[in-house]
Amino acid sequence: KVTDAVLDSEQEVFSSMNPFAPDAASVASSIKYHAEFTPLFSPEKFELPKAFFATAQSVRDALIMNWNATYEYYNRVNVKQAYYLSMEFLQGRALSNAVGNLGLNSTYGDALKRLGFDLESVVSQEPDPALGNGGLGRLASCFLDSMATLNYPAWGYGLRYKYGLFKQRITKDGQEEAAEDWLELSNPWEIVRNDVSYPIKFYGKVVFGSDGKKRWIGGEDIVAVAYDVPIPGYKTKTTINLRLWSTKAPSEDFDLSSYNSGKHTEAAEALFNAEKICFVLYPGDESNEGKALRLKQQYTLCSASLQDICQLGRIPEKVAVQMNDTHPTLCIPELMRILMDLKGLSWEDAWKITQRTVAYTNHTVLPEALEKWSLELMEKLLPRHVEIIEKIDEELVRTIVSEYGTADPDLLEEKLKAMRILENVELPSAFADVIVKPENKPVTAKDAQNGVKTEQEEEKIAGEEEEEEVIPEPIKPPKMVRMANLAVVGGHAVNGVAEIHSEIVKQDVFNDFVQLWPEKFQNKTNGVTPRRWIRFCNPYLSDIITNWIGTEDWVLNTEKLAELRKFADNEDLQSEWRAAKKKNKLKVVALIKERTGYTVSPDAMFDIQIKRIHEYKRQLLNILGIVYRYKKMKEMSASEREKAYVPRVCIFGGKAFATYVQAKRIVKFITDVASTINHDPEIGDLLKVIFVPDYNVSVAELLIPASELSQHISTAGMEASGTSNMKFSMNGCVLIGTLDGANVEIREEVGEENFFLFGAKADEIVNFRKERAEGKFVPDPTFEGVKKFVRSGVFGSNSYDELIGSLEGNEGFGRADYFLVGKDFPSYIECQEKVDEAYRDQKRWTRMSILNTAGSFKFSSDRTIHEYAKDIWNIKQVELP
Ligand code: NBG
Repeated sequence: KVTDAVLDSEQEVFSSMNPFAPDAASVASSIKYHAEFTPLFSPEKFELPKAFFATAQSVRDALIMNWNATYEYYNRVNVKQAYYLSMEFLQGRALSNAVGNLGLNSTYGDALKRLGFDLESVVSQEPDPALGNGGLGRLASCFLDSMATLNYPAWGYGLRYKYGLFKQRITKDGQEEAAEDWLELSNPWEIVRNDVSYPIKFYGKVVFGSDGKKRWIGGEDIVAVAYDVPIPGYKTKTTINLRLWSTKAPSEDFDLSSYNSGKHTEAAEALFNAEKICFVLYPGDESNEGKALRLKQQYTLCSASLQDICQLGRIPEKVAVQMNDTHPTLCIPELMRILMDLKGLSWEDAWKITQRTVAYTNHTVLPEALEKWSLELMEKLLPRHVEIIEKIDEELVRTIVSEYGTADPDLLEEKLKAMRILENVELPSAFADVIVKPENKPVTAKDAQNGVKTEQEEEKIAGEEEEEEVIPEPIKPPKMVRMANLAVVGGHAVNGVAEIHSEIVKQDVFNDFVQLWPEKFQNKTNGVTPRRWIRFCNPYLSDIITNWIGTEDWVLNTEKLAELRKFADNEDLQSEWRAAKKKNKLKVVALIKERTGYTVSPDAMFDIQIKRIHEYKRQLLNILGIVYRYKKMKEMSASEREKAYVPRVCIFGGKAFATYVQAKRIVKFITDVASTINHDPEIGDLLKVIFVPDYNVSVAELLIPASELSQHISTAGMEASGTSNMKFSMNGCVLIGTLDGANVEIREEVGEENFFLFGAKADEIVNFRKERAEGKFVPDPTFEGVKKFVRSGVFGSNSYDELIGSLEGNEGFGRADYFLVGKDFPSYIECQEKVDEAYRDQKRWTRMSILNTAGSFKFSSDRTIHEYAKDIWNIKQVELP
């Protein structure tokens, strides 16, 4: 057990290494000081919200000291640093994490007790920062924790969204979105740097300066201001920076005379235009205005960060820039612009430096998610960048032509089509006629003599013959800039995020580039921080692990978790293990009651699927499986039911993107099924369905430790990695899943007998889809029965035509079951039966659970970060003196 003695000795470690290693009394006085002198609340009262702010500010003092020491040292020894650019950081609450990383849990607990509060309630006052959406953002935050913990010189760069994504409410109509005003009471962690701001330009035009160099002038000017968030490492003084940009107009843009003449809105227009850039994450982009806004966001992130990086470090020797997905790809033309237009470098030198500096991580193979921007929009908004992109494209065309030659015009055309950065754009003039196909070849003089006509002549004659027919002007496809191609061309490394995904990236998505530059492509299997995702979110389990392994080192060296394997059948460990799970389940019982009003039994199996709602993640498969279970239950007598089924609480959580209609239908369907089943007196505790509203990091920190089965059931080949699968496995939860993303590696590590596998494999999908589209697929009767049951109106008057229709490819409902729910349904059901069987044997189940934790050690983000540092960034660990 982690006794007070252990905690005290932990604290001793910190007193020797931390300038801020206070006792409870001095912490209490620091909290009191902040409560009194940091003017956020009125002086009369000292209640929980104020206690949270004052506590956070007192912790922040320590972080600022460590932050200053960290960068002072990095600057002094002039180290190479990695800069991680991401549109999202899904940070989660900072207070519990910071206090935990500093090893000051018990000190803060005691201090707050003296002031009449308990740490847990104070911690729960903190709103989750709304700076991310899903796995990509949470990965970025896990990476920051690992970089700081491992003493890697690094920074994060992002945007400071005022309202984040949205707050999800669940009503009888399904999901509703509301603005998430997480900064309403201000953010105690951020430090605004009024002296760190950069001009950002949009629109305008490109001219030649008197020195003959290109200049981008005119247009709209805004300012990006730095807000720093200190990121503490675990058991180290190293505290790194997450710098978030906020946008504002230059102060002279406020038009005082218009304002005084009563035109208030016009007077403030420029201010609003600048500030709205950082209002929300992923603003709706169906309108042109929405698209322009998103592009402005991306450019703001790239331009402000690169201007800052150029101030901070020498490029490229001391700088590595990682682009988290394609959103920061404008880094490439922006760095080129800075190096050429502002620093006077030649194209060749600038290109070498840019390539050496940036690298790109791909996080998805969904074609609709590989970003493209309209060339027309980009030309308006970023005219100088478009010139640079055109030149990069031209150089690429040159490389492709020299690689493949002109002998086989079909091949050349195919390569250009797949690889060019510009899509639907004529070839650069220098290459205008490199593709000369036989049918386009001019007719030889001899042919002409023999009366052979050219194709055009033939067409003309045909046209004259059918004169009446009006041939419509062909609609020209829009000219686009393909950001992923730009990222691959401009970066020195491209990585996928799990082995199977990196293979798909190489074999499929970027195959043409792999043939040209095989050395660029890598795999970096994702990871998650064991601090937040076991040590702090699951103290019960952590204590048990520490006790049985005999040291707490596993938090830093997760390989030690493997030592649990030898105790997997030990009855004492097993019963402690189950008791910890039960305690965590009880917390979730309370959460469910509070958030949904439903009462669930802590003795039922907790079966959880939490992630963004997306068709490829197949929440629909899960809920239809539940419907099947319910249908079967209804066909049985009470005693048959009890015998046949293990009681389950099936929990869902996740947000559907506001404009993703089908995903929102899935949410509505889940909640409809829930309300029917949960109110069915015949079913009782045997089956409950819960949709936890407004899923976020804090909710995940409660649900994951409490889960027993978790679902990772995407159509194979579509989930790049998944990271919650890793967190569940670490917390002793058994997974049911397809051979997709990181599931493949998790199954290898924990052992196939400890993973419930079902479904089609990635390399079978194309064929199955083809079969499906050709109408050759014969659905299983169980699946047909379930659909019929849904349509019969059990879950309300809604017939769910669009949802169920999408599984059948009915007219108007899109591609016939593109995600192969029907195909995988029978094997999913069968697999779920095996789950029930295994769960009935609690010894067997607990063993599986222990072996999941024991086998999860590879999935620490510490491992991932070491790999990035060595293979991509070429940075070294630097311990502060
Ligand atoms: C997501 C993938 C996940 C993956 C995370 C982190 C995007 C674009 N991609 O499978 O869907 O785990 O990235 O790599 O959010």
